[in-house]
Amino acid sequence: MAVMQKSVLALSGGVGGAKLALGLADSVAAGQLHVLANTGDDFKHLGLHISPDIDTLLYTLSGKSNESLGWGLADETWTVMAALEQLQGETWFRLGDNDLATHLWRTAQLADGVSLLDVTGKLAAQLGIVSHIHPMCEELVSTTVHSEGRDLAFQHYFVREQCKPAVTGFSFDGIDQASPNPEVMMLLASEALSAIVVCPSNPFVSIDPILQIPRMWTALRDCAAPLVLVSPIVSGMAIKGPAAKMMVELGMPVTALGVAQHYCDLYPDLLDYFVIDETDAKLVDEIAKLGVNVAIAPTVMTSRDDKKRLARFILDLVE
Ligand code: FO1
Repeated sequence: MAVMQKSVLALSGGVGGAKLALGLADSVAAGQLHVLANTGDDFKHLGLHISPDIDTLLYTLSGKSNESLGWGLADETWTVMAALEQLQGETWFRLGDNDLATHLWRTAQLADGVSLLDVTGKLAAQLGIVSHIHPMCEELVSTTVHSEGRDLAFQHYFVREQCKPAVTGFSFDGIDQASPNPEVMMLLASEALSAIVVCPSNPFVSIDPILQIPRMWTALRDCAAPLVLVSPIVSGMAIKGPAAKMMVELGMPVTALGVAQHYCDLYPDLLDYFVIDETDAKLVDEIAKLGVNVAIAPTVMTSRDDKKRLARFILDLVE
C-alpha cells in the first residue's frame, strides 16, 4: 500500500527565508513544500505591482537569484534603469531588465482579474518550480515603518533610506480587511502537514505581517503539525538585513532569547520548537523557561549543503 507523503509548510520573507525554503525543497518529496510568503513589502512602483518576497522565493527556488545583490535575477542588465535616469525618473528602486518582465506580466495579469495566487503559480510553473508559493493574502497590505516623528512606506525605509531611520514600531495597513490564503487554511485544517517551519526571516516586517492576517496565527497554533521557528538572530547579529538594528531601537535584547520572547508574547502557545545556532547554546535554559522546546543546530546557511543540512535537522526534529 502506498504511504501518503506528508507536506511541509514554510513561512518566509525574502533572502534568509528563501535560503531555508530551498533547503526544504531539496529535502522533501517533489511538490510537497508549500511556502506562505509575506506580501507586506508589496507596493506599486512606476505603475507596476512589485512583490519582492515572492520574487526572491521564485528566483531562489529556480536557481536564478542574484546572490550578490540578495534580490533580483542573476546575469541582469540595466538598460531600462539607465534610460529612466536620463529622463530623471525614479531610479532609487532598481528594476533589472529581465526582472521587469516579471513585474510587467504580473501587473497585466492582475489587471485582467487573475488572482495573485494564480499569477504566482504561473510564474513558478514557467520557472520550473515544483514547490507551491502562496501569497499570504490577495489584498494589498502595506507595511509602514514608524520612525521618530515620521512614518515611512516600507520600501522608502528599506531601499531609499537604507534602513537608516531609527524605528519605533510598524503597522500593516489593510491587514484587518485581509483574508488568509484559503489553500493554506485548508492545508492547516487537514492532516496533510508533517511540519510548519517559520524560516529565519525578520520577525517584525516579514513574519509578523503573515501571522497578523486575521485568523492566521491561531490556525497555525491549532494545526496538529508541530511548528518549528528558526532564530534569525545568531550571536547577537542578523545574518542579513535590519532585524538586529530594529531590536536595538525597539529596546529589546538582541539575542535569540529576545526573538523567542517576541513570539511568545505576541502569539502564546504558537511555537513548539525554537531552533538556535550552536554559538547561542548558552541561551537554552532561559529560552526553555518560556515553555518552548529548544534545539541547537548550525543555522548559518552559506552553501546549498548548509541549507539542506538545516532542513534535514528540522525534519528529523519533528519526526
Ligand atoms: N533592494 C534594494 O536594497 N535595492 C533595490 O534597488 C531593490 C530593488 C528590488 C527590485 C525588485 C525586487 O523584487 C526587490 C528589490 N529589492 C531591492 C529588494 C527588496 O525590496 C527588499 O529586500 C525586500 O522588500 C525585503 O524583504
